[in-house]
Amino acid sequence: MAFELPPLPYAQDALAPYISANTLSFHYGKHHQAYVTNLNNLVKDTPNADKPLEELIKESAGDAAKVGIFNNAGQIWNHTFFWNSMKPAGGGKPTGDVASGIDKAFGSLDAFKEEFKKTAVGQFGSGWAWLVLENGALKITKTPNADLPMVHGQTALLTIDVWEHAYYLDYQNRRPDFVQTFLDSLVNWDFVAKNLAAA
Ligand code: MN3
Repeated sequence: MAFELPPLPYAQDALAPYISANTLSFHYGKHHQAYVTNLNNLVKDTPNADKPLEELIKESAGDAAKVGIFNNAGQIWNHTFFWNSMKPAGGGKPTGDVASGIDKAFGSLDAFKEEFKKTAVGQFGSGWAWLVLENGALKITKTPNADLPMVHGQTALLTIDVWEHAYYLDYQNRRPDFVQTFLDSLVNWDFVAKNLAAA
């Protein structure tokens, strides 16, 4: 059984003007698809072809012989999680346990946004910024390349892709503007709440 590209949870033009249909057509249709194609080529006719994606990620983490599998499997998972971290007419304020968890960990939503932005902008080169749950508390982290919270004992709640391909067509080199727009107009707090409730 081959790995498959999960459907995008909205139309490719649904996040415009914040993320254009052009960006999504490349980012989802070409980059995300390429990770799926690459992983299928790497695991073809091996027992790894039949494993759940998360199992393959955890098994290959830190194994120098499986770095290609880890990178492509991780990027499949990360991108699916990123698409779900956004929604049309997103942003706004979280409620319930997410709101109280953010207040407890960061002081306020504004303070959270400031620290998340600083972390996302501060990731040198390609990678991801995350809101995670670790030991019962919310925390902001960043990871390089395909690295991800599940191999660090953390539960991912929200992510932003800060590889240049995520924003260059719409924002050129202005990563801070992309991150600010993500926080103000795209974040899917319902997805964060669902992840927190399931953790
Ligand atoms: Mn990407």
